[in-house]
Amino acid sequence: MQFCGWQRAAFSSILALVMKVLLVLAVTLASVACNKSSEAKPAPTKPVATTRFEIAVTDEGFKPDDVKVPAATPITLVFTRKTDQTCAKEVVLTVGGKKIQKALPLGTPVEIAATFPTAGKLSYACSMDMIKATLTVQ
Ligand SMILES: [Cu+2]
Repeated sequence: MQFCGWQRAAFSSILALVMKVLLVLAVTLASVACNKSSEAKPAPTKPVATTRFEIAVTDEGFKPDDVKVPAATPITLVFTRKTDQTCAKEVVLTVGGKKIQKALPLGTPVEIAATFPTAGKLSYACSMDMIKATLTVQ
């Protein structure tokens, strides 16, 4: 079938109109769908807050020098070095057979996330193993 000039022009302008309507419809539907799904979505979940145990490094060593922590529970140890009169500028502890060594910049809280699998006493120290303290896992 052969179109003459005006038929072709009319056909293509109708086609363009139909495409525009479809596009508008699609965009409208899409935005409605998006609004619906964002309403239905639950609020973004925050990372699980773990119990924090604050340990200071003073010129007397780790304070408190024994901290009771729960077994098999994710916790966060927060070390804050409060003095330069100490050699404990790093802390070394072993959690589940894995050695963790962290630098302790003066006045900066350093977080160590840990889960202690079994109950018991666990000692940790500065990197020279001179200043020692314990965790009681229970
Ligand atoms: Cu030391």
